[in-house]
Amino acid sequence: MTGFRELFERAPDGRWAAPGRVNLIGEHVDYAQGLCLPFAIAERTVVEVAARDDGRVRLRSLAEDDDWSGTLDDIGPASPAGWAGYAAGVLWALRRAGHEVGGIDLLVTDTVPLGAGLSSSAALECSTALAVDDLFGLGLGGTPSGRRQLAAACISAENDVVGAATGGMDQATSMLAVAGNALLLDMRDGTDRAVPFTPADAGLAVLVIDTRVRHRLADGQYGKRRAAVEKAAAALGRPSLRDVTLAEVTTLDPELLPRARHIVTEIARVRDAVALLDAGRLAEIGPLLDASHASLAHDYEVSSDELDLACWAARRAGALGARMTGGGFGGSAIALVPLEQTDTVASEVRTAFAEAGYREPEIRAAEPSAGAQRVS
Ligand code: GAF
Repeated sequence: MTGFRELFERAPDGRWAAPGRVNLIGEHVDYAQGLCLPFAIAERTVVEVAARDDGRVRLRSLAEDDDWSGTLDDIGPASPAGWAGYAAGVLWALRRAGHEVGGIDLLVTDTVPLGAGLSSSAALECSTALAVDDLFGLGLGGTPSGRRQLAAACISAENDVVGAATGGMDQATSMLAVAGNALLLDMRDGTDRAVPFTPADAGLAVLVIDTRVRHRLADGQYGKRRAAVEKAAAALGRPSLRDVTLAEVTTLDPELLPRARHIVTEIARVRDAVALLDAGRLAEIGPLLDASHASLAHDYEVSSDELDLACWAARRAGALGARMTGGGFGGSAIALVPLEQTDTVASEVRTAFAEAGYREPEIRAAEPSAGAQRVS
């Protein structure tokens, strides 16, 4: 296999890894200043990186055909296009935030499954950001507040360079996650709290069902939802939908009402889920997961036939609750399943997909894992 030395004719200075994520609950509320409860998964994106002192940037990936070379000054909104924008964008965002960073040679050697709704883009951004932090001595990776700054640069890379108006949950998770915990993210004040989440201790597993229908965030639907939410807040004279009540939601126009209702009810479900987890009642969150999925499917309209079938089949086979996770329109669902039923649930979901004529889904258990780190 082609390695860093063959591609760049030098050795890397190190390797850095950042995880993908599963969102347990709190979907499509990060850009509404809401509450989210994601956790990092074991699947990680790994980058090998060497610093350069001439301002050049060379980006390669073993998972992509195209590569990119340029200078730091070539990076900006929409440049470079494609996967390289996520990595290069981090350099641009850190420079814009006033940090002195140089050029890099970077090779992506491993990646979170691409397009599966498990946040491969944030994993690439965060592994790159941590590498750049280390190599240019920014001193941010060692503290939670520094990591929040790195996450902010990753969000800016995605919003301003790639041009995807995503909300920031994924980058915060990949940078700040703690193994054995979910992360309660308050997207209004930027704070976070680790919430113990060890399903195996409760005799449970979280299965991730990747429908293998590839989603794209930049295709317009995500932006439309975000615009509707902002319009609803403006119509109510509020900075966001964070503290809006259901009674206020009912005064909105019919096209905005269901969108806003999803945001308001989903934030309430996050609070309820956190209360259950804090009380050691993990096995009782199933109905909240089901209600979240129903809201995303009917009020927010970001599910798909494959995601609906995955959740339905998992519940029928014994899951305590199931929901789509991530942006939707394809990607993955999660199911909370008693450990002794994981094989049955997985095989019944596969059968249901085969009967519907869908591609065979990829099904794996998710382990609440640590955030980005240097690996060598
Ligand atoms: C995608 C986005 F990147 C996140 O910011 C978030 O909005 C999520 O969809 C939906 O909760 O992963």
